Amino acid sequence: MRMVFRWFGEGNDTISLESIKQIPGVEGIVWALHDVPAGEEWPKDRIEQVVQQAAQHDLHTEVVESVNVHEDIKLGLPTRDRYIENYKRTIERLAEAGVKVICYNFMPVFDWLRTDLHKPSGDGSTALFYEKAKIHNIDPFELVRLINQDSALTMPGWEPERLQHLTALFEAYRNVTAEDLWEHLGYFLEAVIPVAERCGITMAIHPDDPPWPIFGLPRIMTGQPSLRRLLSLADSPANGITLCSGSLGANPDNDILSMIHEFHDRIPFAHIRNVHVFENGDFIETSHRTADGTVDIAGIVKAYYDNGFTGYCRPDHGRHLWGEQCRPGYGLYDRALGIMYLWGLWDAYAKAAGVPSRQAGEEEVARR
Ligand code: DNO
Ligand code: MN
Repeated sequence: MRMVFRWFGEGNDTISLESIKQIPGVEGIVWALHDVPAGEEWPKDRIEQVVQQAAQHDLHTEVVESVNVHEDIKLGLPTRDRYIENYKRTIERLAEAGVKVICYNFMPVFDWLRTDLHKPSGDGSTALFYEKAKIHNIDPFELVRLINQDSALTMPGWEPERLQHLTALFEAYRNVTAEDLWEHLGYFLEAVIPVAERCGITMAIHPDDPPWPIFGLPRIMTGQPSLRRLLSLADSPANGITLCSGSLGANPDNDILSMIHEFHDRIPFAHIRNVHVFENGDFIETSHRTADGTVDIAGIVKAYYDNGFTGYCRPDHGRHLWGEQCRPGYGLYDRALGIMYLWGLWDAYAKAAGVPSRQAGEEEVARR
């Protein structure tokens, strides 16, 4: 397991590379050029800049999250080919810079969605929260009207430039079914997977978060059958999965351990985090500790351990602790605690298997 930590870039993250370097066992950053709009090529000099910044702190840049997919590709519009060409160029450039894994998602319009960014957890900390009824009862066009009326009413994870085009986007998706979306994903993969394969990059799709349709928009990457279908769309090692335990875990029917056993050699990147799902379908993000949520984190780490997982892993989101002012879900403290919990489990499983901890650590260092 190769531990990495998401960093949003100089001037765009409250956390410094110096701080990241001090978290035990973190070998690299998970990064992106967040200001480059979806569909544009990533400039070579900007890529090199991040690689150099990280290298100065002895951190690698082998995992990118995300190279976002332009809506025209998801919609299957004729203009998609231009954006797909740009995507291919970006893959090639990232490969030249030493990148090994590109995480992406295929969610229409919105990325992850929550209804409260700072929900009190009961112990003085706050966390990301999703109230099912609030999303399910709202008409998307009504939502756009409300947002336009009151600019303070925005939802987490919504990019401002997308919000401006929200009405048009909802219109564009009106007749796009889940099957259409599968077809558009297939078209995209057919074009980019050979390029990725040739340059030694693995594309790793992130599941939908939450893993069900919202606002009448289809969502297709929701569980084990859909991940199986994704792998069948392009039968290549370059077509992989970012297995996110928190996203998939929001649906208690998802058996994440079974997914790890089935797909482990197609998971180049693991997101490991916990959520607590309530009876009514609401969920709150919790500490990584198994007892604190409804996702079996100890079982997940064991499943990775037992399958000899050598991919990258990140703690994904964390709560907001000790008064930290940070990007919602992306503070330093809880993610660092999460990493230590994940390492604790990993080392304990290694110990139980008779691998001396020192040797486990040395193998880790040797891989860097
Ligand atoms: C949620 C997060 C997501 C993720 C993107 C990947 O679990 O990991 O924000 O970064 O959806 O494209
Ligand atoms: Mn995730």
